[in-house]
Amino acid sequence: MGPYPDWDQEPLDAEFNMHRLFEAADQDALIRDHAPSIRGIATRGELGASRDLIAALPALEIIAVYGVGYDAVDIDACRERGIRVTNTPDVLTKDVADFGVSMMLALTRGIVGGDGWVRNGSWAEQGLYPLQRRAYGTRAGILGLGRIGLEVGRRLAGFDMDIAYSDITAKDEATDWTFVADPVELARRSDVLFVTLAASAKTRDIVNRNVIEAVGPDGMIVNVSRASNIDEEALIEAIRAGQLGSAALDVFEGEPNLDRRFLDLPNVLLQPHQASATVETRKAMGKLLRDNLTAHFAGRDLPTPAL
Ligand code: 8YV
Repeated sequence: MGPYPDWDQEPLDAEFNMHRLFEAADQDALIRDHAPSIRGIATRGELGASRDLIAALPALEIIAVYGVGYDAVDIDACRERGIRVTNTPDVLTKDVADFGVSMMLALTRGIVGGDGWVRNGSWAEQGLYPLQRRAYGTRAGILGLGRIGLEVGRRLAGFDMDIAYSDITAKDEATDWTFVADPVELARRSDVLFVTLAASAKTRDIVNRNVIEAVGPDGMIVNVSRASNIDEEALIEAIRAGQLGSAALDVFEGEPNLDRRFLDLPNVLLQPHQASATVETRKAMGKLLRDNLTAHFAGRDLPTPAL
């Protein structure tokens, strides 16, 4: 469905008869011509597989996702046909957590703006860079305490932050942190709200206008999950109106063609969906994707089934 690094594409080509949809001039023709023989889809988190694509492939048995989030795969369509779905959990958790915390630090301390201040000569011409805010010791809220949320919290504990979280239930692993069931309540007590929950139809816009306004004019939202978890329109409006202080975002509706209004907002840190994008993690994700496909076609148990 999309490109992989050579270190994944080469072993995939060696083991399977791969058709590259993303390189086809006429994608519909490629699907039509090969539909009867296509037994697997290798996709990426943001690309998934639609109901239409699944319906066009009568021999489809498995969809392997290069990513932990499989919200872009039509799970109902897979269930109806007994199609297996795999993802790549665990191997990316710590890199994603590092990235979320890095975004928080970068935005709080003005690191990107400071770099520009040095490069464009402002330091010498205008003097010192404006004072920024402190990160350590502030209050963090983690919305979704799964694998990634837990690692974010562990890192924030190192910055002496007061940590609270929301999830369906309180978690045993988080006894030192405060459980707050209601996302609005969590937002109200947070200087920084981390959005780390797995996206699904049920979580769409869970960070709604009320949550955003509860984070408030001095608060920050950090999103390393999926854009669908936040009401993006409300987010842009709140930042423009000064009702939300700032936001650090790695994911966008319609990415990579994000809403251009983001580009004019100085208090937003924009990243190109790269929280898991380290060589080490991407190699591990690629291996896990291949291991799942190999196991399936060898009739073995799937290493990391999502469905
Ligand atoms: C990847 C992701 O960037 O794991 C996920 O859910 O979104 C990211 O790790 C993506 O899946 C790569 O295509």
